Amino acid sequence: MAWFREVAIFALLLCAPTNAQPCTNPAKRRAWHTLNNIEKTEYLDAELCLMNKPARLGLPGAKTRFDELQAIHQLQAYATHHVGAFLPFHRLMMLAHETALRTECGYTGYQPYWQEQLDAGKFSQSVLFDPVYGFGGDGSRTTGCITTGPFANYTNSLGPGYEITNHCINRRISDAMSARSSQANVGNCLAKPDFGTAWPCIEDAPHGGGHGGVGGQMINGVSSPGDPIFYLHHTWLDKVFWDWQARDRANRTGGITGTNIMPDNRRGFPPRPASIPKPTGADGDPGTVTTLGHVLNMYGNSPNKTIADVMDIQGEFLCYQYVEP
Ligand SMILES: *[C@@H]1O[C@H](CO)[C@@H](O)[C@H](O)[C@H]1NC(C)=O
Ligand SMILES: *[C@@H]1O[C@H](CO)[C@@H](O)[C@H](O)[C@H]1NC(C)=O
Ligand SMILES: *[C@@H]1O[C@H](CO)[C@@H](O)[C@H](O)[C@H]1NC(C)=O
Ligand SMILES: [Cu+2]
Repeated sequence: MAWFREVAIFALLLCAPTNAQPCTNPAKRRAWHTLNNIEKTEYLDAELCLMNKPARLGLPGAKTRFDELQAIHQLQAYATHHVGAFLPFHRLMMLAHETALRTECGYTGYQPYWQEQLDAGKFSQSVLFDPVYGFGGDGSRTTGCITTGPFANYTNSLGPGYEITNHCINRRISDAMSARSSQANVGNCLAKPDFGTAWPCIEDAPHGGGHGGVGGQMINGVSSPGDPIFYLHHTWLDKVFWDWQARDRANRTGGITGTNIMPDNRRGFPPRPASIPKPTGADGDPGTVTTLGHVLNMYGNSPNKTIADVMDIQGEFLCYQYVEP
């Protein structure tokens, strides 16, 4: 039965776990500014689809799949902002959103990003806010609600902050605050020598530029994913993070640092109600410093991952690239 043994060995070789899956054909994430109107419409339609899919995770207050991704952000705001996990967590959250659009809503593209430098200081004129091929315009000066665009009638079930209330998507565009998304500020962060200085730099000016420049729901550190433009903003920040990492890839995908818990009462973060447990920061870290073993909690939407899993965007788990605009 020699043939049998040979077949068995061959089968064994085929089935042997190959944990080193090389990323040979990375997905291309493109700038919104470079999408054509058909591509923009496909993305906006897929987002509307997610907003119409019923929730399935049982997270408090979330009515739709779109809300559930917002809930994942709301429930652990204190464990994912002003901490070492800030950039890795939002990287995984962008993937969760992209995956939901593709697998649940038939979207065939990849998560686009908002190249904010192009609009810094003049968000009010950005094509992102186009009423037909964009996210709709500014909030009404009386109600704050957006009144144009595909999301004008969406009812957020979560927010503001930790609240669970029905309300519109609101915005208050500030060109002055949007100036913080400038190329000068991005370049300043890209020049930082290590993660311990690059991450707070990215979280401060470029991150604050997008949130403050759009305003309304977006300026709320807890419930900001209620405005779908959040995903374009954070995918851009992920690009900035990667652009920094790629300057010294081996070193900058191989280590992390930071604190585990955001201090109470940070600007932009409403007080955490008693019903939301204060994160212990014990999500895989042995002490009070963020490590590569830190667990990123996806609340059952998709498997939890560690920070190590998401440090390289062309690694064994992630496989995408950013196309320059
Ligand atoms: C929003 O609702 C109004 C009033 O029902 C309707 O006229 C409008 O077309 C709706 N807009 C969208 C984008 O669905
Ligand atoms: C990255 O470089 C710094 C500075 O040389 C060094 O302290 C650190 O250990 C390096 N980290 C990794 C993962 O190589
Ligand atoms: C995901 O991580 C959280 C926080 O560490 C943990 O409580 C939860 O049980 C994990 N979920 C799964 C499915 O492993
Ligand atoms: Cu966030």
